[in-house]
Amino acid sequence: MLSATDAAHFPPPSLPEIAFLGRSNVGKSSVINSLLGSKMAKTSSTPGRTRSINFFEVRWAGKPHPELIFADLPGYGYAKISREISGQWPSFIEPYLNERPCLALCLALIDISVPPQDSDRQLLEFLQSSRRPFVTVATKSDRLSGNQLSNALRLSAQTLPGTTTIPFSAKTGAGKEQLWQQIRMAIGDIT
Ligand SMILES: Nc1nc2c(ncn2[C@@H]2O[C@H](COP(=O)(O)OP(=O)(O)OP(=O)(O)O)[C@@H](O)[C@H]2O)c(=O)[nH]1
Ligand SMILES: [Mg+2]
Repeated sequence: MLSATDAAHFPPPSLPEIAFLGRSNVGKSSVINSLLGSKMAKTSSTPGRTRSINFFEVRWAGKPHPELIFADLPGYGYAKISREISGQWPSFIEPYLNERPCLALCLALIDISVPPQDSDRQLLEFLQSSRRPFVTVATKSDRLSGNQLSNALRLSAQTLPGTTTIPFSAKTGAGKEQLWQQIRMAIGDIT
């Protein structure tokens, strides 16, 4: 794992990269751990735990070299993203999203167990305007019943139209295969 707070310390852009974005506490580190089946990314009930970009090399089982990189980005807090982007949201994130050449896919995490947040919509608008391919991951789906989840997903689709949304639970593993499929598609590995 490599931790960096400025572009000079990012790993060389030689592998395709998947960025995990979302508010503090939305479950970014938990999704990474769930996908990797390990506890590599630090999770915490205290929002704001991840303060730098943490890069994780991902190897397929039985293969000697890493094939892609997961980038765990700092959460942007509960305040409005517009303020966060210009203020507290670390200044290296926007350049990272705009300039990182190997960024294959952005995963925009939203907590589906709470009502849609302005800051989530602003993140998605930011990603749309940055023209980066992205997929929305609706985290903590285990906190809702089947009916509640369908309603919440419908509501989120209205608020954030035109985006692919994958319901996900780091607790139960729901959505894991679907998310891996999106990641493999994004890096051109659809075997
Ligand atoms: N029930 C449930 N809880 C979850 C899930 N994913 C994360 N959590 C909990 O949500 C809290 C925050 O999770 P993290 O993965 O640390 O969130 P983060 O987005 O990395 O947070 P920061 O690093 O602070 O930005 C922890 O208490 C997790 O246990 C989930 O799928 N279901
Ligand atoms: Mg984290």
